[in-house]
Amino acid sequence: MKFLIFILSFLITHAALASVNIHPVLMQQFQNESLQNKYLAVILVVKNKVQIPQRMYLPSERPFVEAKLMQNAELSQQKVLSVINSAIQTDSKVQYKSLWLSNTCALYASIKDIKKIIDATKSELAAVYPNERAHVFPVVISREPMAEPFTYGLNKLRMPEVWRKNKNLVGTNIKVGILDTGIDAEHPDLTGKTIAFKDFVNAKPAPYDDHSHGTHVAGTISGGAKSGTAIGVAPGAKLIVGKVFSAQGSGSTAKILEAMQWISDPDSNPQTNDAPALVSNSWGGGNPSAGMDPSENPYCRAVDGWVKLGILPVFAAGNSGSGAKTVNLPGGCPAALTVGATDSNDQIASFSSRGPAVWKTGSMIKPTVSAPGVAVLSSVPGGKYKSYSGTSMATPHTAGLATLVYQTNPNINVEAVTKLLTTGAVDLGAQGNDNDYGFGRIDALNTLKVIFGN
Ligand SMILES: [Ca+2]
Ligand SMILES: [Ca+2]
Repeated sequence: MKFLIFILSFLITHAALASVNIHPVLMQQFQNESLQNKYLAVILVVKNKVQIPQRMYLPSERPFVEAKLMQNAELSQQKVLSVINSAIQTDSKVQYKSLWLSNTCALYASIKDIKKIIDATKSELAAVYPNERAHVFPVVISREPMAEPFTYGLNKLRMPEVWRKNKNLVGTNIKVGILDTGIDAEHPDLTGKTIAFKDFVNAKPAPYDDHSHGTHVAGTISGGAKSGTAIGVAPGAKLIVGKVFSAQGSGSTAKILEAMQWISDPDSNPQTNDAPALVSNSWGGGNPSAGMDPSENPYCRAVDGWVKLGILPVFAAGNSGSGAKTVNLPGGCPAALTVGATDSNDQIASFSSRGPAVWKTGSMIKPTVSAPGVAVLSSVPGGKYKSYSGTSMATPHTAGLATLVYQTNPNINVEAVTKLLTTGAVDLGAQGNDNDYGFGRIDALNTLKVIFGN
């Protein structure tokens, strides 16, 4: 009898596998007879049913695109949600969260029920992913640098010259999203800048940061100079902060996808265009794989959704260098603007994750650009300052420069902003775009010369 059950469950798994791309980590658990009553969260990646034309949309087109993305999720998840709702009738412990940005559904159920649901909806599903943990990229604390008027990162970007030419180019009122460990919104260098906050970890209403990574990142984007040292590239920017990583710096795929969707429309009303111009992401988990199609990867789907909504996705490459193909996800997603870390001598940091990103659909150069990320001084909770190293620190420099670009033209598409950053970058390492530095280390003065022509 037991043998028969095994054969049956094996057949169900394999029938589903024939059309649905089930992640190998899940496949192992699905085939383990002793785990069938175990409860698990998985990410169902649903096949798209509404085609959204492939082109670069402007931020002003956001309400139209968001309505299309919602319509797509509603139509393509209809059958999946009805099957899940039937499963809830027989097991009240089953839970789900349907998401429109990535057209995915996070499902929590017993493995035997998950397999039944996959089997009953296999014509609707593209892939099934495990609900894994992703992390803010760890940082190394460095020695405190000497007090200078500008951090070395701001000097590398030539911010003093930028501000001598135009002191108002500080990202005034441009909304920047940050998904991280939270923010000390009352830090002297950040006070008054956080305009929206949502806590996906502890559901607290007011901004806080029980780690420090998020406050450090926020300082490099929009910190002022209250300590006597200017730390932020765009001190006039307004911040929309999602706390999705815990005090230990980790978060689940399901929660991250939910937070990526929230930050695309913080007031949950498609008619009000309240999204940030860009989102700074100093986190990741896992790597691209030659066996995976990025259009079926939950993170890459959310990144593609941002691009369609005209939101620039800025991602850290990861700290798993210096080997080739070490770029993390979502930084390894084709549409991400991915950032590697350089030091004060413009050398790529040994820890900085490298390209290429190798997918089933092809291989691409990563990172896109690099930026200062070794011994970067910025804000930490409690009104303090510390120097951290990581691609986590390079990413907010790049987000800060993109914020200045948006100030010069708030209604610009993602491709055009990226082009301005890569054109202005200082080519380093192997000639041209390469898998260590991308197009090179970003330079604000160069990028703004491309815009203003002087
Ligand atoms: Ca809205
Ligand atoms: Ca190069």
